[in-house]
Amino acid sequence: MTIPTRHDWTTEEIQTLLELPLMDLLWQAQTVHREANPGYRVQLASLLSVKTGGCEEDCSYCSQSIHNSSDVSGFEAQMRVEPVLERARAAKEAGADRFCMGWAWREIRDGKQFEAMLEMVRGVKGMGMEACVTAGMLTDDQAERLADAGLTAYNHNLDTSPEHYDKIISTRTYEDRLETLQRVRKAGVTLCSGGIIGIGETLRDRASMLQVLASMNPHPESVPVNGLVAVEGTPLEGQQPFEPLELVRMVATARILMPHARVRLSAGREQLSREAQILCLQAGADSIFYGDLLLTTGNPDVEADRQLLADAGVQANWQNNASSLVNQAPAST
Ligand code: SAM
Ligand code: DTB
Ligand code: SF4
Repeated sequence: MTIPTRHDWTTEEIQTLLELPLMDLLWQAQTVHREANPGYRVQLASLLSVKTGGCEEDCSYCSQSIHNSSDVSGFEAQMRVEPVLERARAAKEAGADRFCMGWAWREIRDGKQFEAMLEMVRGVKGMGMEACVTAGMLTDDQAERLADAGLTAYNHNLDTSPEHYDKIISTRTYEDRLETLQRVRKAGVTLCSGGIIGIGETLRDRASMLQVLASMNPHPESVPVNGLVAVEGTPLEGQQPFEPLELVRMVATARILMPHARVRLSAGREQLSREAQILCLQAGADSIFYGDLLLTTGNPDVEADRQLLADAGVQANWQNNASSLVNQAPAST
């Protein structure tokens, strides 16, 4: 069977998938995933916040917005090139094959800091890893310069549906977001774009966001699925925790809609049991963030993740170059 790639999914069809009995949804997702990724290979991506806090946007989930009162004073506000590359080297040694760098900016500005960003991208690529940047809006020229530096992917999430968007962010529009993605695509850099669950959205909103992603042609190469990390000091701090099986449903549906995208099980893993994470891998997630920190919040530690992957019997992409995962014994006896 060859999996058909469609760009004409309707929101109704997608909502129907999200609402399927879980076993039926998992069966469909697995059928697609087994064909698209027969080895169940999982990419390990490490994240680093290069520029932390002080962002002018008012994203209501984010610890780094000046509109919120979260404490990010423990982080270095702006890292320099060499320490960033040292962290990239360490991530590679630990087994990551993608290094993602974040800047808490509304948009990229030209100047010293942008030149440093380009140097970081060249450095990460020079180590043989994929390089990803997330830094807000950008111009065509900046996108081209990032492409010339060798950038693999630019992360810019839709976060939620067009309908729910203005309840979450008021300082930029959905249209701004889509335009940035088009600029990135035009420059020949791959797209990393996804969203968050647990931010007060309805099932319809989830379907609607997935519809926007699935109607892109080509599909984004990478689709992060985040569960809200309710950070103190943000308007969403008191939000009801997301239901783990809802995250499984999002992953499974994203896999069915975008068979060849990397579906990234992103923020929120600390709130998931090992079993729920394994269900996500089974449902079609083929990447995790690897390393003890996301940007400003925690992530499962490296040893726990190695054990998780070994217990799930999935292979990390880099496995051919490293031995530690291959030799890891299952946790249970
Ligand atoms: N400033 C850039 C931007 O917004 O595109 C890049 C950094 S931003 C932190 C990257 C993405 O992380 C957001 O779009 C959002 O989807 C996700 N994110 C941020 N804070 C989160 C949280 N508390 N819980 C879950 N996901 C979060
Ligand atoms: C994405 O979708 N999730 C990552 C990455 N892209 C940049 C970021 C998650 C951030 C979680 C909250 C924090 O650590 O501050
Ligand atoms: Fe946070 Fe990015 Fe929004 Fe700034 S633009 S507040 S860094 S999510």
